[in-house]
Amino acid sequence: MNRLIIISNRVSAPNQSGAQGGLAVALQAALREYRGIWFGWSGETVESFTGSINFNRAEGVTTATVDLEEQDVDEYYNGYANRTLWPLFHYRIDIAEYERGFAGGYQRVNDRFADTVVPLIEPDDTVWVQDYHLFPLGDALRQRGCRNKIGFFLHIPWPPRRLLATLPEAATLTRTLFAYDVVGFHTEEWLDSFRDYARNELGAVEEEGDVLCLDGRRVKLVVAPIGIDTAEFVAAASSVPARLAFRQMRQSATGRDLMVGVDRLDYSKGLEERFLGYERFLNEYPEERKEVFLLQIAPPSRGSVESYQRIRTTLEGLAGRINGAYADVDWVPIRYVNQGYPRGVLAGIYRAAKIGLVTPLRDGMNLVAKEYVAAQDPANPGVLILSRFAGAAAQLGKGAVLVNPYSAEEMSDAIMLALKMPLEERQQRWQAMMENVTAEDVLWWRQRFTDALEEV
Ligand code: ADQ
Repeated sequence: MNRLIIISNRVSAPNQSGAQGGLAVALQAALREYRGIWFGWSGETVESFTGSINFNRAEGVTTATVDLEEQDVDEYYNGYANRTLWPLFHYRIDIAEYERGFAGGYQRVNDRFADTVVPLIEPDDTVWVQDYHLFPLGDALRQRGCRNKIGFFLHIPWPPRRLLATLPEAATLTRTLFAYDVVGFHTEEWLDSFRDYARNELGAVEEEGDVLCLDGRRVKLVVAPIGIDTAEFVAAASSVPARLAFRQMRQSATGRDLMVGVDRLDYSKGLEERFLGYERFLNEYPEERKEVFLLQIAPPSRGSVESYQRIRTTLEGLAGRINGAYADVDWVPIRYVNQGYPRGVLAGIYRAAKIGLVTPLRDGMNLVAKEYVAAQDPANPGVLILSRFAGAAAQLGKGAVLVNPYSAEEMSDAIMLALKMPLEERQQRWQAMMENVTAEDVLWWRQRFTDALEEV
C-alpha cells in the first residue's frame, strides 16, 4: 500500500503522557508502519477558522492539525459528537440531545476538515477516516473530487435500528457512509445493526460478500475487532515502573486481594453499576469484606458536557457512601482515584490485581480488558470479569467471567467466583484469552482493515 492518510477528530502525539484514549494508542502503533500523515483537530481554538495546518513529526509519526472556532467545538464536538451521537450510539436515548444547531455545526466542521485535508491527499494515497465524529467526511471528500480509496472505521457500537430512528438526521447520516469503499466495525453485532438500518430504512440492497448497494454506490462491510499492541504491553508489564507499581500495590494491599477497574469517567462504562455490584457483594458476604478491596482509576473526560459532570458527582457520592458504611480503621473498600497513569505503572497495577473488573453497559470494544489480560503473570494470572455488552466479549468470552452489569446480583456472584477460583482454572481461562490477545493484536486489526480496503 502507498501512503496512508489517517483522519480522526483529535490527533495525539506519541510522546504525550497521561491518559490516552484507546484510539490514540492504537493508531500510533498502526501509523509507524506506513509513511503517511495523521490529520485532525489540534484541540485549540481560534477566533475565526483559517484552515492553516500545523505539521509535526515525532517518533516516526507525522501529524497535521488545524485549530477550530469555539462555536465549532461547542456544536460539533461537545454538541453533536458527545451530546447526541455518543449517548445514542451507546443506547442512551434518554440523555441524547437532538438540536439542529449541533447537526449544522457537525456538518460544517466535516466540510472544513475536507477543505483543509484535500490538498494533502495525493492520487495514490489511501485514506482512512476514524470514528463517529466524522461520518460525513468521506462524502465531503468525494464532493471535492477525491477519488482515492477511502475507508471508515467505527470505534463505538452501531445502535439497533429502532433506537437510531429517533435521531432526526439518522437517514442522512447513514446514507453518507455509502461514500466510503469499506466500513469497519468491531463486532458482527454492530455490523448487523448497520445493515438492518440500511436495508430496512434506506432500501439498500445486499450483494454477496457483505457488500451493500444504495443509489449506485457500493460499500463493503467488515468486522475488524481492534486489539492492543500486545508485545509492547507485555514488555511494559515487566518494565521497571511496572515492577515498582506492582510492589507498591502489593505492599499497600497488606495481604488482601486487589480488584481493579480502569476507565475514562464515562456513563457508558457502568461505573455506578460496578460500585453497586460491589456493595451488594460486601453486603452478601460479610466474612469476605476485609479480604478484598477495589481500586477504581477513572480519569475525568469531556468535563464540559453536563452528563459527565453528573456521573462524576454520582460516583463521588457513591464511593463516599460505601466507604462510610463499610470502612474500618484498617481497611477501606474502595480507593477511588481520578488521575491518569503512565502505561508501565498501569501494567504493574493490572498485574497486581487478582480481578480485573471491566463492566461497561455498552462498549464498542474495550481495550482495558485486553491490557489486563496481557499484563498478567502466566504462573499466577488474575481473573477478568467482563460485561457481555462490551465488544470484547465476542473475543474473550471463553476465558472471562461474563456478567450482565445491570444485575448487582450477577456482579456479586462473579466477584465471589473469581476470588475463589482455583489456580488451574485461572490459568486455563487466561490462556484462552491470551491466545486471542496475542493473535488479534493492533497490527492484525490494521492489516485486516487495510487488506479489505486494498481488495475493493
Ligand atoms: P475508550 O472509550 O476510550 O475507547 P478503551 O478501549 O477502554 O475505551 O480505551 C481506554 C484506554 O485509555 C486504554 O488504553 C487505557 O489503558 C487508557 N486509560 C484509561 N484510564 C487510564 C488512566 N487512568 N491512565 C492511563 N491510561 C488510561 C473507544 C471505544 C472503545 C474502543 C476504543 C478503541 O469506546 O470501545 O475499544 O475506542 O477502538
